Amino acid sequence: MESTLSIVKPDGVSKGLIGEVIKRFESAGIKVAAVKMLHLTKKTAEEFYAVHRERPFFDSLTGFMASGPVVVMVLEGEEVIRRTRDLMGATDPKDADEGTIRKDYASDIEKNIVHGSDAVDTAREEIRFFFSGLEMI
Ligand code: FUP
Repeated sequence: MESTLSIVKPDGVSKGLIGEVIKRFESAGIKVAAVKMLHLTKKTAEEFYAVHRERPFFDSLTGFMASGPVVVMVLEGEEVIRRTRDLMGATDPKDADEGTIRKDYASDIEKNIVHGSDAVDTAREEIRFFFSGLEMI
């Protein structure tokens, strides 16, 4: 059993896609182990995306992530990291496969609806960033 962190980003929340994103994960047999809504500060968004600090899109990305509420959740299942990312589609919706969340709903590479951890170690760090053990089933 594996865990991952997913975020419905501000564009996903403002487009009314919280339920749709969770439905896509649950329909694939993925379990929601924790979920909450937050409005990140710019500073918290910068901490979360610290790995991208030197990239040219960092300021815009973190500004966007702090522009409205997000829904953060812990997902569980076999190979849930890969399966979640398959359901999300490529980072840039132009490259995303048909039927993926980003292909169907994302407007561009920044406003791409949803986040999912990319590896076991980053998933562990990202889950700890948002949730205490007490908040997880
Ligand atoms: P992903 O793992 O698909 O979320 O993609 P990355 O970790 O490569 O990028 C993290 C976030 O940075 C993306 F969700 C969107 C943003 N980004 C940009 O805004 N511009 C880029 O050129 C690349 C990524």
